[in-house]
This record gives sequence, structure tokens and C-alpha cells, in this order.
Amino acid sequence: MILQDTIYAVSTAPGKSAISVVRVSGKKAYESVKKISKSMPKKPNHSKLNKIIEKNGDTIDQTITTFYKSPKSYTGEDMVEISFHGGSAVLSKFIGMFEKNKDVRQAKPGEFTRRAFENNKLDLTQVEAVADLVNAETENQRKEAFNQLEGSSSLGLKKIHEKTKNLLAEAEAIIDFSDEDLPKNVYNQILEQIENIITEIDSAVSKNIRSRKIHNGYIVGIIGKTNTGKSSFINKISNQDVSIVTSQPGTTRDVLESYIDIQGLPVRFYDTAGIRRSKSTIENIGISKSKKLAENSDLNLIFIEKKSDLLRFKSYKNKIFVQSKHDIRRTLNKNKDIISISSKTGFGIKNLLKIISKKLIKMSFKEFGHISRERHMRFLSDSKKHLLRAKENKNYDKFCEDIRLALNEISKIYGKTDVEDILEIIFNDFCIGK
Ligand SMILES: Nc1nc2c(ncn2[C@@H]2O[C@H](COP(=O)(O)OP(=O)(O)OP(=O)(O)O)[C@@H](O)[C@H]2O)c(=O)[nH]1
Ligand SMILES: [Mg+2]
Repeated sequence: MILQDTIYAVSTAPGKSAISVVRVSGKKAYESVKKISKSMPKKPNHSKLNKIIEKNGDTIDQTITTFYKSPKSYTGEDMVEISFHGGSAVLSKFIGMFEKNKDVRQAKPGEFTRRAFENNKLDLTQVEAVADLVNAETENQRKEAFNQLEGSSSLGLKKIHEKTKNLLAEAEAIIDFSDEDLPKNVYNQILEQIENIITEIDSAVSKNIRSRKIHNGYIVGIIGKTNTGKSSFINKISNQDVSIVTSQPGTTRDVLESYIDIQGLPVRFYDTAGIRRSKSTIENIGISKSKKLAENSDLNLIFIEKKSDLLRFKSYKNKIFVQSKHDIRRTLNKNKDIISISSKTGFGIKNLLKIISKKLIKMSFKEFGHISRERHMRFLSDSKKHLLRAKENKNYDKFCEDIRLALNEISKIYGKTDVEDILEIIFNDFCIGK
């Protein structure tokens, strides 16, 4: 990728808005905007009320223009940000004019952030955090991405990275000994360090399983006997007809999904076929799907008709018992372990959603800023493989080589090795102007 040329892009979303921001980055950023400006900010890192003008002297718009001098900018290069009045006519007029300037070109997706990376303003984990922040839809996703941007995720990984570097240094120091001369305690210490790093990798991986939930959403199964109001419930909380409802037991046959944000928590609810003995092949396929989902979900809402159903679903994990149709019940439920709701009147629904989110939060993340990406996981687990092999290796040359390979894998997380192909994948995910 050529990093010499000066790039520009509209960095705000299209459509009507109060302002639209155009970013320009590169050696000729200042000069190229100055050419079409009435009063550019003269001092670095200052903003100025400016007019963007055409060749014939007509004003396109009054703007706030900010100048960032390298290296104190997002990309690390000279940058100019022009805040226009939002509106497609203003922008298209400006772009039409700016396009003709041979000193600048349109940025590709993620190119500003890529430059920030190339100029060591961000490491790769922070680049990913920027992407996450832009894509964050819930409060928890935002928090996690921001913490990673601040480096708190990097910290956990950095410790592993640092320790592996030290390990390699020490292992290489003892390579000068011949096998017989090698002091046993030195070798044992190194083995201990390897063990220690492997433990840290394992703990990072287990945290990741939790943080992945924030990315992809928690899975909540709606399980239970037929005709207990499961489909009516998913329709009620989704505000639409996700699932068919009839008074006939065995209506739902398939697994149906609905994504709901409960106070910042991304949750995927799944309506399932009611569980009963059935002669229908199709229904039985549905029932086995229900059971499978219940096993793989984070939480199950078990819809019951009467108290004796509690026993029947006793073996299901992570569950909340729910009794619906509160509006037509003669005897009211007094059992605290059963949550009463009505999808007809809405009774108890808010309470149930609150209990669900509390339970999900409790059983998952309390800490933020843990490794959130499959990419990191892959490098960590590859690194662990090399470390395990090093532990078994009695040949010292190969022993060091394994540790070097382990370090190499971890370094890839930060993009410090030859990872051109990985870079392409990551930056292609960005929007233009970021
Ligand atoms: N009065 C009342 N009726 C309800 C309520 N929820 C569901 N029903 C009725 O109960 C019947 C079954 O509802 P569904 O939502 O289809 O039940 P289900 O558990 O999905 O049933 P299957 O798909 O057969 O397993 C329908 O006639 C609904 O109208 C409720 O809160 N109050
Ligand atoms: Mg149903």
C-alpha cells in the first residue's frame, strides 16, 4: 500500500444532518485545502471559521476547518478536517471540485486507521477496537470496544507477549551449555515459565468465550410443553409476529429467532417446538431441535402449565421457570421460583426481562477489556501448541525454535510481524472515512 499520497473522504454518514465532516490526510493535506480556503487555521491543532471557495470566488460553504500537524493527529500524518453544513448538495459540490485536485485521492475503506497503524499510533488490537466501536450497537459492546481501544485488552495480551519474549531470551542464554552442563534448576525454571504462560493463555481464552457473547449476543431458549404460550411470548417481546400462534398444541415446529436489546445487552431469543410425546415425524424433528437448543443456550425460559411440570424439566441447565396466561389463571402462583406473566396483557414481562438480563450479566462478564477476536484466539492457541512442544523437547536447538515460534504467533496479534494478508482482511471491514 502506498502511504505517500494524500487521501480524503467524507467521514460522516450520508443523508441530512447538522454537519458533515471531510477528512484529508497526508503530506499535501494542508496545502490542498488551503488552495480552496479563505482563511485556513495557521497554527497546528487549531480550528478556524473558514470559507471553502470555488475558482471563480463563489463560496461553497462556511466551515469549521481544523488543522492537525503530524504526528499529533489520528493518522499520525498532517490532517485537515472540514466540518460542512450537513446536506448532500454542499458535499457533492465540494467533492466535485476536490476530485479535480491531482494532489489528493479518495480514501479506501479503513485507510485512515490503516495509516494510524502504519505510523504506530495504534496497534492492531486497537485498530480492531476502533472497528468495534464504530459497529457497537449496545452499551456493553461500546464499553468493551472502548476499553480495548484504551489498551486494557492489550494489557492482558501484552503480559503474555512480554513473558514469552523473556522466556525466549532466557532459553537462548542457556543454549550455550552443552546438554550435560546444563544446570538442572535453570532448565526447571524455564519449564516453569512455560507452564505459567500456558496458564495465562488458557485464562485469556476462557475470558474470550464470555466476551464473544457481547459481540454475538446471548442465546436464550424458550422451551416447554406445548400450548404454554411460548410463541405468544416471543411475539410480545419482539413487537411483531415472529412465530405462528394457535390454540392447537404442537403449532411451532421450527426454531425461530428474535434479536432483542435488553438495556444494552444483546440477546437472541429462540422460540421452539413444545416438548411432548408425538407420532408426527416432523414434530419430533422439531422437538429434538428444541432439546439441542436448550443444551447450547446460555439461559432457558422453561414455560410450564402446572406445578408438576417443574419436575419434568428439572435436568435442564440455566433455567428460569415461567408460567404464562396470568390473565386467565384462577389460582395465582405463589412460588417464587416461577415467574408469572401474560403475553395478552403484558403482565410481568418487564420483570421477566429484568431477571433475564440480571442472570446473564451475573453468569458472564464482570470484567471488560478481554480479548474479543477469533484472530487473537487462533494465535494464542497456536502459540500454546508451540509451548507445549517446547516443554517436551529435549533437543535444545529445537526447544528454542519452538519458543521462538510461540513468540512469533503472539506478536502477530499486534501486527508486528509480516502480516500483510491479515491487514487486508481487517482493514477491508472498515467504512470509508475511518
Ligand atoms: N389468555 C391468554 N392466552 C394466551 C396467552 N399466551 C398464549 N395464549 C394462548 O394460548 C394458546 C397457545 O399459545 P402459543 O403461544 O401458540 O403456545 P406455544 O407454547 O407456542 O405452543 P406450541 O407451539 O404448540 O408449543 C393460544 O391460543 C394463545 O392465544 C396469555 O398470556 N393469555
Ligand atoms: Mg409455539
